[in-house]
Amino acid sequence: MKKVFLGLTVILAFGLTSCKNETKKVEEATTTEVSKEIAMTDLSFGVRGNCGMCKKTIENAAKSVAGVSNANWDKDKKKIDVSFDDSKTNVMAIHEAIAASGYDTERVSGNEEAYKSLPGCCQYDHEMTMNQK
Ligand SMILES: [Cu+2]
Repeated sequence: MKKVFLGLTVILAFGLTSCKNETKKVEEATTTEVSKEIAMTDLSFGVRGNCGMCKKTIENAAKSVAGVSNANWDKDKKKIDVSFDDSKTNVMAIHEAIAASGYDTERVSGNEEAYKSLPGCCQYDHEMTMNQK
C-alpha cells in the first residue's frame, strides 16, 4: 500500500513541474506582444535659439514632457525633431514646455521672464527666421 502511495506522489510531483513550465512560456509570449503595440509619433517644428547651450535648454524642456522619448534641436536650421507617445502627450504640450524655458516656437512665444534670465549669448533675436533650409 505504501509503495502505491509513493508512486502516486512521484507522478503528481512530475505533473506539477511540467505544468509550471508551460505557464512560464505563455507569460513570455504575452509580454512580447504588448511591447510591439507602443506607437511613436515623429514631428519637427521651428524653435529660435543661438548656440549649444540653447540646444541643451530646448532639448531638456522638450524631454521634460512625459511621453517624449527623443528631442534634437538643429542649431543651423532653427528647428527641433521630437519623438513622442501620443497616448501620453501632444505636440502643443511640447511647444508650451519649450516656450516656458524662454524660447520662441512656431506656435508659442517664449516666456519673457525666462528669456531675460538666459545667459547673454543665448538671448536670441526674436525676428530670427525659424525652420531654415
Ligand atoms: Cu545659447
